[in-house]
Amino acid sequence: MSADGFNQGPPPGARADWTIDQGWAGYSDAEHQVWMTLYERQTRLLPDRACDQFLQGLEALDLHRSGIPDFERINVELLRLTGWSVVAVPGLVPDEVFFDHLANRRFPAGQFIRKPEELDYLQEPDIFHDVFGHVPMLTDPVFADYMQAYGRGGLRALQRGQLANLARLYWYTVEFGLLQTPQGARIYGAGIVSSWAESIFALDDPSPNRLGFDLERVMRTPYRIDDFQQVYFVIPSLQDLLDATLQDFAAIYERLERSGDIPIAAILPTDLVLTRGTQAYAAKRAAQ
Ligand code: HBI
Ligand code: FE
Repeated sequence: MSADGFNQGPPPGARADWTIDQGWAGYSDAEHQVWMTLYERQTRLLPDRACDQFLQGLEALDLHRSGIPDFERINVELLRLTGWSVVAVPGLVPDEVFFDHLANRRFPAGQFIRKPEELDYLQEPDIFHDVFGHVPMLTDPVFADYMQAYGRGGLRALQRGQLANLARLYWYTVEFGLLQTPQGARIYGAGIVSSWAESIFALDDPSPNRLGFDLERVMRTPYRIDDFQQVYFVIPSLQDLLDATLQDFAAIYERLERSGDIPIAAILPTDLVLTRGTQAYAAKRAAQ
């Protein structure tokens, strides 16, 4: 399914806002088993890696019960905690539709689950990435407000034609963000917590840079969708992340038009350097 056309309506069977019924009763035993396999593998790895807010969210929503979670059940608790809910979509949805859901505290989650032979990599976000990866953080009131602020900002960025820069903010926070804690860096990004290999790489590998989060700096940094990240940005707290979105983005976009992009693995004199990465992994992959 393509998500690039604004003139393109929802696929047959989907509502005008692209949502569909989850159809929980229709999942096969094999599909529930894929969830259980992925769930067990990640939850073994994540203590001392994922941040407390994520781990507590996972507990609060009881995401392992009966295999693939039933949205109706988890929404009761999620609505009570932060006023968010999960809605099912067929796959990627157009940007405008995606942001409109976020702005209204609804998280669009893929209804389908990956095949047993593609446990480690898939192109479109499935229910494991979307629900296991994203939804636990939505139980945190501060992160919940950040996601809504992002949705509202996304709608404004679309009108201004500035989405490319804002998408980098989503990527380096919601998908691949790290959080500084007294015990060291912890994961809160959904793209990391839903991936076995990147949950190790993002924290332990000497290859990537780990830099202090700076909103404008992040919005100038390209990212890769095909492999582990070459740079991770570490926020001091979720409140700092939310506060950063209170800046005047119009002024930021104006400055970005002049300042230009920063090479993906560059370290600037103004960066707060937590890890000066070797970039050995990226170099090896580039040579293959
Ligand atoms: N659709 N289902 C779904 N999930 C996403 O994460 C998503 C999307 N459509 C667009 C989109 N993301 C991007 O606009 C953001 O990642 C910036
Ligand atoms: Fe995601």
